Amino acid sequence: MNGFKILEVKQSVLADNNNQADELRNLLKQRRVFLLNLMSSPGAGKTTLLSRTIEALRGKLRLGVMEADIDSDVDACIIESLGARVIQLHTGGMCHLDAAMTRQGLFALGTEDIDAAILENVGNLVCPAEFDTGAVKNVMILSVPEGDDKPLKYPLMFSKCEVVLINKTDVLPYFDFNLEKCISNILLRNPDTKIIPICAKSGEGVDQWTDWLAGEVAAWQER
Ligand SMILES: Nc1nc2c(ncn2[C@@H]2O[C@H](COP(=O)(O)OP(=O)(O)OP(=O)(O)O)[C@@H](O)[C@H]2O)c(=O)[nH]1
Ligand SMILES: [Mg+2]
Repeated sequence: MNGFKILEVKQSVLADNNNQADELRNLLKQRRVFLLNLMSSPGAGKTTLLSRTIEALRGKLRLGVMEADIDSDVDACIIESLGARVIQLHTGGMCHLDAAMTRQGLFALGTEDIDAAILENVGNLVCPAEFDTGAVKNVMILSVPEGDDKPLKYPLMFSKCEVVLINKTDVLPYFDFNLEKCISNILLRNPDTKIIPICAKSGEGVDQWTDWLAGEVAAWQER
């Protein structure tokens, strides 16, 4: 028998993070502010969808956006040009946001005068799925060029998200992407997933997404 301890540090880090995430959700509840965590691989279309979402919900929902990236302010500039409240978060090399970082971002963004904050997480299908940010709902985008097998290869991400948006449907004719197969692969991970095929570029299907979001924000504020 060995005389030394084995400490599962990853588990304790995740447990601490889960507690902080629950605290943040309680705070958001008190303030009647909804928080959405939007995830995807790099370039799947998060900022393009957010731009469409801001335009579609203008005058209906007061939105704030947190853009998380390793570096740059490209995405925050795009969101600011649409007149929405935005903050750019630099993770300095980290591939995900945790609850403490999200809380810091939210406080800097300011939760007064907004109904919902949307966190555009760092583009990555692995690490962001492991860390509860304190969001009320997790949503992801899978884009057609990435392939219909991604729910099989990145199961955790798909199992954590209530909504999967299948983006870039305009390029379906150019890729060996089987939409039916992709949908059944997603449902294998989580049979309750709401799946919405969209084209963020043209706006096709986006109204189904914004209807879902507006409904969820209203339900959270009424609770
Ligand atoms: N053809 C097509 N291109 C799209 C669509 N949505 C987004 N794009 C393009 O995909 C590229 C990446 O889009 P972004 O919205 O920046 O993606 P992102 O997920 O925010 O990227 P990161 O923040 O870098 O992770 C851009 O060139 C978009 O114009 C779509 O529906 N169809
Ligand atoms: Mg982006």
